[in-house]
Order: sequence, then structure tokens, then C-alpha cells
Amino acid sequence: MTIEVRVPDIGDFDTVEIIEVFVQAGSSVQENEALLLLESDKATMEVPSPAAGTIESLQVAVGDKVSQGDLVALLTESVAAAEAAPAVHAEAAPIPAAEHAPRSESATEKPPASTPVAAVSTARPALAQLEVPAAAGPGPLPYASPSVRRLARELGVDLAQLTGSGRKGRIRDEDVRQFVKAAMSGAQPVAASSNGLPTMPEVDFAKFGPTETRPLSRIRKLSARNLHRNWVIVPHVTQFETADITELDAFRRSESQRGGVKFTLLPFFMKAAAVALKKFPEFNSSLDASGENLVYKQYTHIGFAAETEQGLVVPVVRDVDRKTVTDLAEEASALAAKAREGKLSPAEMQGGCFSISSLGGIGGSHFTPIVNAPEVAILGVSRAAQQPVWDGQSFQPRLMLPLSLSYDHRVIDGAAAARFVVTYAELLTDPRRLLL
Ligand code: CAO
Repeated sequence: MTIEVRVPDIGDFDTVEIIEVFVQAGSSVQENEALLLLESDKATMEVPSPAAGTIESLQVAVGDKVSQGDLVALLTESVAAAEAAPAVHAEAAPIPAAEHAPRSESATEKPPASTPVAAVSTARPALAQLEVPAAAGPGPLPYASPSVRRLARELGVDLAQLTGSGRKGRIRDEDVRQFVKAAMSGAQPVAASSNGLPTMPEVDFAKFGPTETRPLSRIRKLSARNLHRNWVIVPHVTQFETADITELDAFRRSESQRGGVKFTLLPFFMKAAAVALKKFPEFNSSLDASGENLVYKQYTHIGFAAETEQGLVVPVVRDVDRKTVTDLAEEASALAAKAREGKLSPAEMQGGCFSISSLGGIGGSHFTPIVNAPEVAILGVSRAAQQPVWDGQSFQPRLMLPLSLSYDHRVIDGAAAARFVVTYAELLTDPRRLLL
């Protein structure tokens, strides 16, 4: 018999994104085996199979948004399972992916006798119960589905030791296996994060004066998690340099005055990064999950940090090496506007090879940006200022730009970083080289 697998009761949420699909047409599944992973901004839930059988077809894909009752798959029930439960199926219930809650069965809904397929639905726990505690106990609850938790329990792995390679840092079964493999070989797993750090004492700030508590935005919570992971896992070094951009700045101002496109410095920074990445390919690489191989990318997608009211986001401009500075100026300003309106799609923030964090429009001198892992380097740009520079005979007023290149020292040596940043500064000093 064919069963329609539908999204069960997901509480108060109207539409929830599918972030992972575990099966495909033809997959054999067990009763209660996870078919899909849904994620709201508060919780992740698995949609389990209501019966053992074979997936006939999938009606959804990763990225789709679904609501209660939406059809997700057609399942051909296995004969044995059908005989064991001839007319009615154990109900599919969403399973909180970040909790240890056991799967429970509840009242079932029989399909009308005339319907050739069984409608599977459920009345289920409200999402409020499933919320992921932001920081329960000594640290945040590891972000993993029940099946991954089960695997970790079987293998004796403490999930708090892992950093997930899945979307939004979710721990996947592959991460658990990789962790075990690395532990068995005596190597330090790349994903291991610092566990066992002393916890922050709880302070009652109101004891010292009036306070107001405001929730963090979703973006801020997500970026906090990623920044913390990168800060702990990546051995950072920051190399400073100062570039003479007197001619570049004059050029971009005169080009802006010609009308049409307004050139800030950012598109030139991006273009120079693309040229430097070509010259130093290890800066356009990432460690693979085993930590034993370097993946060199043959494309040049560059992200730039953009400040929004909701927090920091990093839109990515693709194929910067193949675009003109004019294209980059237009694209970066469109992406920055979209970022500020909170309208960037996930695809517009993915696939970056290298990031630029430009604080030059605001002020300040050098700083130490955090590498946007799995990228291996990030360039921080601060505010250019007129400085007296010795030309061999006298001091000349030159517009000097502070650069701060942070890099992952597991992949990049100090000498390579110094060469990269010096080359980068030279590219900005002589903008004609950028346009070649
Ligand atoms: N030195 C001197 N002037 C600079 C400069 C620099 N390094 N960088 C920008 N400027 C100038 C621009 O040219 C522009 O001046 P004009 O109007 O005279 O041309 C002015 O400052 C404002 O520029 P901008 O910042 O609005 O535009 P941008 O293209 O340089 O930057 C963006 C766009 C998205 C990077 C920026 O809006 C932003 O969000 N910056 C903050 C990024 C951030 O938060 N990084 C921190 C990440 S780590 O927490």
C-alpha cells in the first residue's frame, strides 16, 4: 500500500525550512527512521517514516518551506509491516533534533476507506516544548539530530567535543565518525573544540544598578556561535601592513565624478584580493573534514562583512576574478542594500573563499579580524589617513591604508602571509596592475 507522508503538527510555526533530506526515491526505510530535517528559528525536528517500506517518491527538497499537512513523500509500505498493522499506521511525529525526547506514539488518523493512499497526520507536541535552550547548564546544547545523538551514544562520543560541519554548525553522523577515526589514529580531530572551559559565573547585574534585558537577534546568535567556534578552533595570527592608496583614491574619486557608478574603495579591495588569491592559491583553500588534505578552489568568490541592524552578515560576490571593478561596485552595493533590508538569501551568503571586513568607512586603525572558517584568511581594512612618508629626500603627504590579514596558521605560514599582504598593498598602490 502507498502511504502519503505529510508534515505532522509543528506547533505554532506556519512554514518551516527543510534543511536536510536523508532519503531518496528507492531508499528502504524503517518505521520511525528520519526522512527529513526541518528547522525553524527555534528548533530542528526530524520527520520520521510512519512505517517500514520503500520511498516511492519525494515531493520536497532541501530549502523548501513546509507547513503542517504538506505532502513530503510517498512510501510503499513493506508487506511485513502492512501485515503487522493492516489498516492503520503508527503516526509520524516531528522529533526534536536537539533533545533526547523519546519518540512517542499517539492517536492515529485512519484514511477514508475509499482512498488508495493513507493520509498520515498527527497531533503532536507544540514547538515550544522543542525549543533549543540557548545555553542550558555549562554550555550550549550540541546541535544534532536524534539519530546522530544515538550514534554518538553508541560510540561513546561526547557531542560537546565536536563542532558540526552541517548547515549552521549542525553535527552530522559523518562528524561523529570522523571524530572516532581521528581518536583511534591518535590524531587530534580538527573539529574538536575547547571543552571543559570554566563557565562564566552568573551575575545578578541588577544588584549594581538598573538593567534592561533584550533578546539577541537570530543573526547575532548564529554569528556568535560561528565566531566562537572559529576563534577556538583556528590558530590565528594577524599580519599588519599599510598600503599607499594615494593614486587609487584619486582614481576612484575621478571615476565616481564621471557619473554613473559610485566607486567606494571596497570593489578595488575585492579585485586586489582576487588577483592576490590567484598568486597565492593556499589562501584560496580549505582544510577538508579530516584535516589531512587541503582543498584548493578554482573559483574566486569573495565575501564582505556588512553591518546590519540585526547583526553582522557576509554576502558573497561570485567570480570576482572575472568581473570588472564597475561590476563589483554595482554588485557589492546591491548586496549591501539587500543585507541591510534583511533580504539576503542563504545562497548569497555561501561559497565564499576569502572575506574582507572593511571598517574604513567608520574609522579606527588596525584590528584583528576572526577567520571566517572554513576559509583560511580574512583581510581587515581600516580607515585611510594622510601620513608623512619619506621618499628618500623629503616627507610627502600620502594616503595610507591600514591592512590586517588574519590567517589560519595550520594552513598558512607567516612568510606566506607577509608576502601576500605586501603583494596586496602593492596592487592597491598601483591600481593599473588591478585592471590588467
Ligand atoms: N578609508 C577611507 N575611507 C573609506 C574607507 C577606507 N578604508 N572605506 C570606505 N571609505 C569611505 C568610502 O569611500 C565612502 O566615502 P565617499 O562617500 O567619500 O566615497 C565612505 O567611507 C562610506 O563608505 P561605506 O562604508 O558606506 O561603503 P563601503 O563600500 O566602503 O563599505 C560595507 C560597504 C558594506 C562594507 C559597509 O557599509 C559596512 O557595513 N561596513 C562595516 C563592516 C563591518 O561591520 N565589519 C566588521 C566585521 S567584524 O565584526
